[in-house]
Amino acid sequence: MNAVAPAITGFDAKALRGDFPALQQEVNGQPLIYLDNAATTQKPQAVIDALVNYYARDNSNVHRGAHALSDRATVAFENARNKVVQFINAGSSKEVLWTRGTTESINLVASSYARSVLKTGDRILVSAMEHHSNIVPWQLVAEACGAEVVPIPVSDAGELDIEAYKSLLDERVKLVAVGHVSNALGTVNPIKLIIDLAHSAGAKVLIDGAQGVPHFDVDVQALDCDFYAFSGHKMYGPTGTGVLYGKEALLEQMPPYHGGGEMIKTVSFEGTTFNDLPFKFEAGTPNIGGAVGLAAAVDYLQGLDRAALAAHERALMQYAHDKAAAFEGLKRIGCAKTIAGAFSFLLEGVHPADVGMLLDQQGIAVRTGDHCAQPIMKQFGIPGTVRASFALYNTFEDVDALFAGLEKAKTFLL
Ligand code: 7TS
Repeated sequence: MNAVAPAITGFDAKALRGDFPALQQEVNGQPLIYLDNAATTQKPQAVIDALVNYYARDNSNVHRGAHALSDRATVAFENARNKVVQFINAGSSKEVLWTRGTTESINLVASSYARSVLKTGDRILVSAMEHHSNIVPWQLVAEACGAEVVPIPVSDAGELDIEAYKSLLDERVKLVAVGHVSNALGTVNPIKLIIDLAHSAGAKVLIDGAQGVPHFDVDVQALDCDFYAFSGHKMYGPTGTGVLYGKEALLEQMPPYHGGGEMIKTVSFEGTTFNDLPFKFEAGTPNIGGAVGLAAAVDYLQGLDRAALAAHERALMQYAHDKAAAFEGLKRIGCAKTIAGAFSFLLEGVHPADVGMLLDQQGIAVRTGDHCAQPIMKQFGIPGTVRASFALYNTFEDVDALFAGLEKAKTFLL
């Protein structure tokens, strides 16, 4: 039976494509079908304009100049922070730190929080499906502290094993670090349950929200997570921007991460005192233009009906899965009950890189490889997958094009 695209989703993805200049091009003589959104999304004109306007009019350094441009840059930078505070419902601007992205946000928590609390024999739990950036920073700090990074098992369907997680949660566990959504499998983890269970065992929790924020409304206070990390560039904002949310009481207690200008109150050779939150963690000149661009991305997202957007993305995913079920030789990798963003698969007998190349020749951009998630690939006994990942501007026609492209690829490869 052929999969049929739902006629109406209440969300006009086709119209929104017009907001994204990069989508209006041909690649290899074909209209670009961009399905690599988990790696990075395209940027709407509103974000590009915000960057151009900032650099054309307001560019200056923040928090230090006694002149008009510096005042404007400072106001724009701090307004951008406040926009993020409201976007994730943080308690105040003290709890929102600018970083270069999820990777840096996690490294900050590992180097500052974990390094200062972990003792020999302590444990950090991470799920077996994590991105390397939610594994390696913990390994580095664990090695330095004599602590241990322990994986939470993941089932063959790609779901976190909650019973195994419960049994791992003993007094040795000081920190749990889990992705909101897996970039390799698309699994949406039950993070509220994970957080509550960790707290009842006395552990703190970091959520890697790199693939969560682009798809879901996130309320850090309702979640009660201790830390939430995400990247601007995966949610229609500029590269080199990111956020670490942390509970104020924890951030207060944590030592600085980087030393330099801006993060100090006074410096002397007798002893240096540190700035208040959030500046204690923001040494050096920040990515001011990037923060302004990220605020424009938040505005853009908040200008949409996010419930309708989520329903649209769910319908796209369902449509892709229905088509996949009818496609001979296609094996889905990751079959969790709740999936968002990433649709990972293999074509029987074909290396994923070859599929990616043949799709690219047809103007279809996907990602192939291990998706920086080697442990889960090893568990599944595969070198990697082909991954199509969806964003707000993707349409049912894009999914049709993907499957038509795969049919063509098959004729070349098999
Ligand atoms: N965590 C997850 C779940 C991710 O998907 C990524 C990037 C990161 C952390 C790191 O984010 P960064 O912005 O600091 O690089 N994921 C991918 C991907 O799936 N393809 O390219 C990058």
